[in-house]
Amino acid sequence: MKILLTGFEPFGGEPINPSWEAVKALAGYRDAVVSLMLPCVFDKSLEVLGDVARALEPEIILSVGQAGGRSGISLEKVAINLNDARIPDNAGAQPVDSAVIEGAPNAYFASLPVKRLTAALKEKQIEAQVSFSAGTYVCNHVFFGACHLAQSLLSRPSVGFVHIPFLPEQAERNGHAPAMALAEQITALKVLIDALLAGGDELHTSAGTTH
Ligand code: PCA
Repeated sequence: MKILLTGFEPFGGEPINPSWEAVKALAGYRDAVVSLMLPCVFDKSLEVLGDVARALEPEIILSVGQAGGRSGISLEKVAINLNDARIPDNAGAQPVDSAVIEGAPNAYFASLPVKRLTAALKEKQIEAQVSFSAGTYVCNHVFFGACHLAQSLLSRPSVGFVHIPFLPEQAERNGHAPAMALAEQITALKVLIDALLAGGDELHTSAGTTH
């Protein structure tokens, strides 16, 4: 089993992005995880993801991003075909009301079992919820692009996206937003990987496109 696990470089003036810190720590986990850092840049992030995914042909693509202000782990259910950036990306682009991929469906659902994964986290006393919006910035862009890309890969990977909160030091700088320690974020990703490896049979049962 090959799992492509992605995190993002820092953005928005932050010196650190917990998604990459946690994803980096899982490299080689259970002999399955390949960790990849994506640029926080529209289009370029999908080029990097596409190149690595085509070379690796993973069974699972799980992307992780920072959601400052949210508490707990969010298992994203819906990716939408819309870029609408509140702040410029790391290359200075700020697309508004544009498609992630022209001609693609309006939305995809995660093909990973988000409810089962949320339950697995809660069982370990980690705060978690299903989320129905990954936003309209680079995280949703990557989630949507990964769902679309999955259809052209031979391995037909299941795709999911997880948003994680600020680290405590970031939260302090950002108006005392909710935070989660890096050790707990790493544990959360391990719980998700363990749950996915334990339930390989049902990976493809909840796939779907919305129109
Ligand atoms: N979070 C941003 C993009 C990169 C990241 O870690 C987002 O939620 O769109």
